[in-house]
Amino acid sequence: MNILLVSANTFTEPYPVYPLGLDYVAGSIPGRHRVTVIDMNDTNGPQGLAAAVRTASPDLVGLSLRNIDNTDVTSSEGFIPGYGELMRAIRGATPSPVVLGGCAFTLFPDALLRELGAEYGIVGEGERFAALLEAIEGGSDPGTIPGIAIPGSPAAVPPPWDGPVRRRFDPGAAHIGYYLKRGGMLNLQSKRGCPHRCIYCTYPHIEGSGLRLFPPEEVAETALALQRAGARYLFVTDAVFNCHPDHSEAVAEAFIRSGLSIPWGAYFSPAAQRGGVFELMKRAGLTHVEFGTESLSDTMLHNYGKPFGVEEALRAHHDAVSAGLHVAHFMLLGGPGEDESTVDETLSVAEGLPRTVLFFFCGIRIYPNTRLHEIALGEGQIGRDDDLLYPLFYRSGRISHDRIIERVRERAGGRTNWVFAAGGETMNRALKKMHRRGHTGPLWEYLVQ
Ligand code: B12
Repeated sequence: MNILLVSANTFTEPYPVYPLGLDYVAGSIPGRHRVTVIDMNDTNGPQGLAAAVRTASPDLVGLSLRNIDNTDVTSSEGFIPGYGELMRAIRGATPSPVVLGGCAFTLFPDALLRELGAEYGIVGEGERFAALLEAIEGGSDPGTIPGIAIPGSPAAVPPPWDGPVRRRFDPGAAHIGYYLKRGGMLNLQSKRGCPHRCIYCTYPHIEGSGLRLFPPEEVAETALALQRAGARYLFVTDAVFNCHPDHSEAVAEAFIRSGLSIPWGAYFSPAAQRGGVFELMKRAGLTHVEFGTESLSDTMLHNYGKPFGVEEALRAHHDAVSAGLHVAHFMLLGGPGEDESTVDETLSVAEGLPRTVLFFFCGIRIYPNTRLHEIALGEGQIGRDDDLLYPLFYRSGRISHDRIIERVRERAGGRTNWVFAAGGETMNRALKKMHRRGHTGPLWEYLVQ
């Protein structure tokens, strides 16, 4: 079959993100099929897509949906209408069926099938694409395959994929140049799954809560292949890079042995670390530690179900800074139990953090299949029939979003290292300019104070 895979994402904040998921979908398709990838970041809008679809004349189109919105309570930006335009462009150019997939699709399969009017969807890992192809070719009912959703017959998230996982990275692919010219950042996965149970988080639903570890030597080989293709920085996309210390350290050691020489960054949990771990990571090329800290109030860390307290977070911060790494903390204010005193507690501790950047997200988006969803239902903030596809944010009964934002602004004073959400338009413009001038990486280290 002739298969066309399309990455729909064109959001460029905080920077353009290489469509990694499609490399895995492409890698799962047996070699007898022909696969073409189109990245909307590198295509001239719906018109360009229609032209590319006509040229490719596919038997089946896969549309990858990564984001639904920017999860920012102050400037909510939604991407569904744009995806609708892409669907119309595809429909105008081919009568072939369309399959939806991607982490955004896994969060809202029924709603997205309905809104976009596709024939199929794959909930969870796209490695099940080959099973769908087989069913279509053999004339059997795809709806019986775990994870395959069809309109009117939604699929639950299937058990984690236990077959082979192969990334097909083609250094000659046209869209790679787009990312190399804009910051030179590509991405890498070293495992799937998240064992944590943070009440607001979708990662265990999207990736499964059991860890599936990729062999460290293979991860290093892929990293080296990305470097050879021109990448100047890698982001490890794992939910929490250090949640399995033996594995993350083995990956770092494999990077060192492989001779990888480009810098990289990852999400870390500021839970208790083994001594010397950040030094090892630094030797392996780690430059940016993005801590998913969320709060610096023990009450709120407990309410969020975080697996660490403030003391551990401070120690992890100190260890990472002492190892000479750039350190940022991502904060999530406004969850259950948040009030003026927990906000102030967080901000007071934050004021004392040396050499860091803090990204404040004020207001938590409610996702289905999370504990927060249940809490919001229990508190009567939302109803069972509310459509969460269009974002609803949890409201603490004790403090409003506006007051949280006001409080953060007051306490921030003139600090440039306290950033709202991902930094907004101003920060994005500055970042784009620096990437055009040849700088690489997320570049938030320029804000460190
Ligand atoms: C790493 C990450 C980031 C990093 C990315 C760094 C980089 N260079 O890659 C950073 C920090 C930059 C980031 C930023 C943002 N992110 Co983010 N991010 C993630 C994360 C943790 C992993 C994504 C990933 O790469 N996974 C690995 C790949 C291999 O998996 P995958 O893409 O899901 O693909 C698999 C399947 O989905 C499927 N699949 C994929 N495509 C297709 C297509 C078809 C046809 C099929 C059948 C299957 C299929 O098969 C693949 C293999 O199994 C996810 C959460 C999660 N755990 O998934 C959030 C997530 C995608 N991010 C999210 C958001 C909101 C954002 C931001 C908008 C936040 C902000 N305001 O700044 C920005 C947008 C960035 C952009 N330009 O698009 C949301 C999206 C949901 C939503 N509300 O829209 C998620 C889901 C987290 C959440 N809140 O739930 N992010």
